[in-house]
Amino acid sequence: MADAAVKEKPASAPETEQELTDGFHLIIDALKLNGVKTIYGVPGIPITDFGRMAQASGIRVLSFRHEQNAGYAASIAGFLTKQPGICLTVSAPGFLNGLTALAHATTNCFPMILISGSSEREIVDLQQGDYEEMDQLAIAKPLCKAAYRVLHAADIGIGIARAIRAAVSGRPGGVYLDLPAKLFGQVMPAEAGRKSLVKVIDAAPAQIPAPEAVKRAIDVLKSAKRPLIILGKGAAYAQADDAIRTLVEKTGIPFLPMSMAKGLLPDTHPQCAGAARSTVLKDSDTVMLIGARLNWLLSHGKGKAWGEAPKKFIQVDIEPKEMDSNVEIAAPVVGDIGSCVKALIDAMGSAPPKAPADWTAAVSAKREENVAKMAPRLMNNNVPMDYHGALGVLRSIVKERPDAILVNEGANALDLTRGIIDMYQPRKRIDVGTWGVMGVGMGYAIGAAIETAKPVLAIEGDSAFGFSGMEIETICRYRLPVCVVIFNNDGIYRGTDVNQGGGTDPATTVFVKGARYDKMIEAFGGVGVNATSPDELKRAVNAAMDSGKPTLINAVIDPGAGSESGRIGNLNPQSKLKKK
Ligand code: ADP
Ligand code: TZD
Ligand code: MG
Repeated sequence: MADAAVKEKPASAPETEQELTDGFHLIIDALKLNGVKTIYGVPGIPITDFGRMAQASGIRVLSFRHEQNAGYAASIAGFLTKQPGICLTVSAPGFLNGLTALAHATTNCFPMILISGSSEREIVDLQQGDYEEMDQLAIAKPLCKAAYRVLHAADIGIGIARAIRAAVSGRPGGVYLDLPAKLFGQVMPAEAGRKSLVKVIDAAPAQIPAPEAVKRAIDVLKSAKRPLIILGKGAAYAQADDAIRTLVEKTGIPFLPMSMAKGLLPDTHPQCAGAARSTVLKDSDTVMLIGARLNWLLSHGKGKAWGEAPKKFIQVDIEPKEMDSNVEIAAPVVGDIGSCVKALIDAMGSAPPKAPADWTAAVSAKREENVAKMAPRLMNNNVPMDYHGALGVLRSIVKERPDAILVNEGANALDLTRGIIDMYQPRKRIDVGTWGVMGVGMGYAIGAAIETAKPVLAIEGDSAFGFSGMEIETICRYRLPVCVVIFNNDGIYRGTDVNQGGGTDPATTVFVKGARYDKMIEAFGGVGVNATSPDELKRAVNAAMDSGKPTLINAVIDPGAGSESGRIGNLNPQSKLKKK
């Protein structure tokens, strides 16, 4: 590091006996002081040397092929570790490429910091046409939780401290940190520089719920005849796994995991109502939300999906503004989930509210019925494969390898995987999240492999994969234990659409028929397999998971098997005019 410091000093630096430091080194020192071990990014002006020096200093710096994927990796690092994931981009276009991931982190309540180099303030503000000119701070602001710019080397310590605290405290989210090119080379005395650094103490302080709020929630639960607990990805994020299990098991209340909360308690747990989702939403009379919002994914807490009977909601969340966002919350419990769940358990003492037996029996019966209905479909050995045949084997593989991370995106490829593959451990399923965004796949796979050192299985629609497919080179370059299975049905939702205009262009939702995605990874030294039957798929995935070698499996799926938009076709607007 000292060698690099000498090299980076501007030629005009005054000759002096005093030891000096500069922006490059202060940023690295500030990040390391605060425990940052990994940076995800794409190099270029003005951050190329910064990346080199960070790598030299022992920080792991992973270079991607597109900033969006680096950003998604950083965002999921935040979800998995409760530490802000760091994404590093160049100015204007690189910054914009990273911005989607920053907004995604904010929307999903994942802590992340997008650090971007930027051009000369004086030129940008006069709009004189600098290299990669853009007022990045102004553009980032509405898309993240907080946005800061550092202009003086002496403020780097405080700037990074603010960014970290803003990302992880309260409701976690994305933070933008703007570092103009000039800052990196700014020199200051090393001793003053050291003193300017800030180690963030207790970055996400516990937020204890009020005892009255806890008592109110318990009273509501006590009066419930058909209670339900919904666990969201906030509950998974909180890493309060034992407390949540205790609460669920003490009360005997059926629980419904949202997608990324699957595995917080095993999907095979006797109280899991995942396979009886529509029944419990309709028939429950009291719902306790823990780290889940009543947004579109829960039909806003009202309407057909929730049935006719009046419902009372208890909501446990760190964000007070979330209460009453869509429906009245009878018992808001505001605080961090670890503290709230502990307070609930303590206040229940030896007389916890118990779910009535007729209700739990009804939920279990419905669940058994639905599981039994599904079972034979999962055992089919059809060629070409349908989703169920393919997912039947992947389901067994995940059961045998419960510590593997499952990445999942697509439409049918998402919805059917979520419904069919049981999860057994917390924070093992990561997917499209609150936006239902395509493109998280390879970024998530890389971030998860790096942060957890566990094998990763990515189940991807062929369209979904395309959004981040080039990162298979990154996966091969860093030799990550990632197995990508592409459910290749020749297109978006289905590969059977025809151009209704009758021209020679293909329909808007179809891709090249019979594409061989497996060949792509061979270009980078990875293992490619074309799998046409459930048996072939099973063999290929097991081999990949055993070897840990980067693998891409083209799973050939019947192009007619999927449905429009998977399970959310109802969200498509309909034309009232007759189709021509
Ligand atoms: P899902 O999509 O799984 O339903 P959401 O993303 O809608 O979950 O909801 C997550 C909720 O969890 C957010 O409202 C967020 O404020 C909350 N949250 C995140 N972390 C914590 C925490 N540590 N303590 C309490 N609430 C949290
Ligand atoms: N762009 C982005 C960034 N996110 C999106 N969600 C979409 C476009 C629209 N979209 C979906 O909602 S799912 C999907 C798109 C393009 C792809 C579905 O096709 P697939 O999955 O091949 O991934 P299936 O198995 O064919 O349904
Ligand atoms: Mg497809």
